Amino acid sequence: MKRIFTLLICLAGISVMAQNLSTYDLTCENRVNPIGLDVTRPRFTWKIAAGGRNILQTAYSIRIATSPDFTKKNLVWDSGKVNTDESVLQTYQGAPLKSGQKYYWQVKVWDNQANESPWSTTAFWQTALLNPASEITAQWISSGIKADTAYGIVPQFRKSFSASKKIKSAIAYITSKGLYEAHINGQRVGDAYLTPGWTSYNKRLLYQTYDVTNLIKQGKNAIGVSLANGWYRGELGWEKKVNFYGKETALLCQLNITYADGKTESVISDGTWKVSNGPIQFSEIYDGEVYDARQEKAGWATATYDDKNWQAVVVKNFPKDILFSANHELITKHETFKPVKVLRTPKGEQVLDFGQNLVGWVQMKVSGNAGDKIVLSHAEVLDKTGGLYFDNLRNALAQDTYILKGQGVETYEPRFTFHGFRYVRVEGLKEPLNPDNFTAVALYSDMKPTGSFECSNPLVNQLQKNIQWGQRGNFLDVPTDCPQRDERLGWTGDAEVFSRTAAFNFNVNNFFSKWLKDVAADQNPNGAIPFVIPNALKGTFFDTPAGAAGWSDAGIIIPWNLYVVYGDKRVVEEQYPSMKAYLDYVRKAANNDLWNTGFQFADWLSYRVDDSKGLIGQKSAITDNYLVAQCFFAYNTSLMIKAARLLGKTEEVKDYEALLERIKAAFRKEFMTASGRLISETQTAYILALQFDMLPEELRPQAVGRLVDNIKSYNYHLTTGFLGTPFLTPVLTRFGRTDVAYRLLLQDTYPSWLYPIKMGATTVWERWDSMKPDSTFQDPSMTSFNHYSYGAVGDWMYRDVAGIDVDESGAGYKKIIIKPHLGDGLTSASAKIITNYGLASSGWKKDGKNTVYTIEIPANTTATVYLPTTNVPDIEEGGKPVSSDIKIDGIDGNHTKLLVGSGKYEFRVRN
Ligand code: RAM
Repeated sequence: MKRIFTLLICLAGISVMAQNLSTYDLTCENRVNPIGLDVTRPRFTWKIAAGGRNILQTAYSIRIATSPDFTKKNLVWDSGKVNTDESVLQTYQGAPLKSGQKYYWQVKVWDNQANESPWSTTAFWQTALLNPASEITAQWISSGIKADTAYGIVPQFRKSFSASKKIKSAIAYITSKGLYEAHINGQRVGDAYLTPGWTSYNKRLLYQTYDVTNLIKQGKNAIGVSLANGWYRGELGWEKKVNFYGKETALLCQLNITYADGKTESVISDGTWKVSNGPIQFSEIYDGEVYDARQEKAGWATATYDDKNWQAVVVKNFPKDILFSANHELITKHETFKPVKVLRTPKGEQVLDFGQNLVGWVQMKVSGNAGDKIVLSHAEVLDKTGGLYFDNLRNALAQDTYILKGQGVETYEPRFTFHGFRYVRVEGLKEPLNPDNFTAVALYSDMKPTGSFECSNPLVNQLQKNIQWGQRGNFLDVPTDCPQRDERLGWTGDAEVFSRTAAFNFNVNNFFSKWLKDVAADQNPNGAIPFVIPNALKGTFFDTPAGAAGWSDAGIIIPWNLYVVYGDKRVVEEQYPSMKAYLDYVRKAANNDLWNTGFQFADWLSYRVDDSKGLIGQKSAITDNYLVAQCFFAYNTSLMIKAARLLGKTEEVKDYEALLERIKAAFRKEFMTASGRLISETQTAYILALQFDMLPEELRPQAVGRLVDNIKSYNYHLTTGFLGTPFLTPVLTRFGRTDVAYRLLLQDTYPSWLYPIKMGATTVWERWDSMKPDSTFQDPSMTSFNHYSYGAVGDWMYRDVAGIDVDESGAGYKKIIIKPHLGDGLTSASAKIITNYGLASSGWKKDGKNTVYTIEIPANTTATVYLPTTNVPDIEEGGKPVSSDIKIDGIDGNHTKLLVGSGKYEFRVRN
């Protein structure tokens, strides 16, 4: 009787849990209800909500239908019960999908406690055009207007049309050579800006898909599209090149209408469209925009507008076989800022200070007379006199001009440009400047925020903020190096060093996957990967020597990182030919497995005495180019071993393993003395050699000693450049010198991470001394105040300070490592990351004689937790001795290892 009673209680417990088991955050190709995917086998991800601990999925079932009613007649695919613990990026395996079709889906899961969830809420995705060659009947059209050139006007295209019957749905597919903004019946289409984004346009041009059902009405309608130069034809790169992808901008637009009776009709761009100039007289990415409101054509994108004076467009025979759907997150508006101060410069100029260096533009409200001209000039910093500093913009004018029409309050914001700025000079106002009339808008790719880091030191918290702002400001459809000067290019090196940090802060899976396709598209036939992607430096000096360590290597490093962080195996599969071709290129560039040829950026912008004379009274830290290259050759090869293994390419694994040994042997022969001294006595040399296991095991401790001595000789300052910096603190932690890593992190004099913060930085700088201690500037020809590369320390802050990491054997955070490293100067630190499984967090706080570790592990994952004691009785969890749902897995060095499943934990460890 008693046993039956116990059983009943257990069952009651189970049924309560059953009610608690559910799924949430359903995504298809990493997006919530995406419209316009041309992925033929899309992948589904869901998160599991469950009370209690140690919850693992044991099975799932997905069903897909053409309507939210999942009855048999609508069903497209039913996976059946799939016995697996995988819940991330699960591939569609039904019949081929149809174009322009909305598919609804649900998932249900079973867990290891014998619970079954209800079906999830219904999510959907809509396919784009899966056979664009036959399905796009629209024709390319250009304006034919003479002034429509680089540095010229922005034409407006329009077409009125009738929708004869009741409308069921209307989907617009739009792209352009140049940047477009579309309106239907006077309303803006979508919320994305700078569309169609930037790709290697002549090889891969992306179109956007919009559900415009609500914008179209039965009867007369009109569509209007503005078309600007953008990256296609506008100035690109510092050599003032224009017409990089072609001389003529053009529009391609197709509106597929489905009527309630099932009949379909397409409105397409063709020779019947009309075109005219509009209010934008000038629009360039670097230089800004000139908008003459007197030239507005009121109602131009509505059906009642009379376009009899507009001219006919010119139909073009541009290729359509390079069209793909934009499956990634587009650029949208994000944070807005009001001025925190209105300043007067010594010259008497009026300047708005928005308090944050950001990327986007300013919206303003003004009134005045027709013809009054307001000019907004953007700058990142003030000079030591309080004047605006424009020199580092080089040839970028970064100026928006608005000419009033003189009709009450007028509102303006630019459309086809962006600026990197904190300060804006306002000229031409006839009324007193009212800061309320100005708003700065941040624009960046709509990647979802995933990570946060906090600790007890406010300067480090500001550093984290700056790292995130550096990312926001430079993730505009492509990862750029700087958002303010006449450059803003997709430098591969910067993207590579920052990619892991980026993936903590935001979900960058789609962002980088899209960019990697351009890496492959722009890869040279010999396998070399250009320094910038899209390769806007083609035809310049920087094109020919393509293939530089740490830069071109992005083609191998970033796909691998995406696999590790998101569990995205497909990106590795898709990039593998490009990865392999690149490594083959390096192998050919090498002599006897020594990469000792070709142009190298090496440890770019490392410390140089001349930069800021005598500041720390030491010699410049210049690391031999080819020593750096050889370490990256090894890094690339080690990743190719892993990638080949992941894809089951056993022969290639063997080949790469043998190669790696030879690379290391060649390194030792060329760059190392018998006792382990390196030919470059720099931090970066030792860091890279240690990071990539270039030294024999027995010589590593002395190398760590040399590294630490070097750091001490600079009085605990770093001297590393782009390639050494990301691994500086991780190497110190790996070899037991977290104490030194903390001193470097908390250092606040030049060169250090906190020095710019002391100087008032709100973003990460390009150089350690972009602004010098006396408030003068580095060389204006290359001084960005918004450059994320040195922000790569964020990776270590998350992984080692807060202590949250992914175990590569359970990629995508299926297996988590929690291993915080405490150090002098911080009393607490914590980090949170929204993984593909849900929120994972790790935090610690010193509390008298104890340290409290607060940890959260999402359902369907497991974690290994390392706590810094070897005496298990010193550990309490939830105020009690460690309970049986936590497995103690032995002692590892100075740590006790615990295996935990999902749930929240609070460990208290006696120091
Ligand atoms: C400059 C920037 C950029 C870097 C290249 C090599 O343009 O510093 O970030 O990658 O040089």
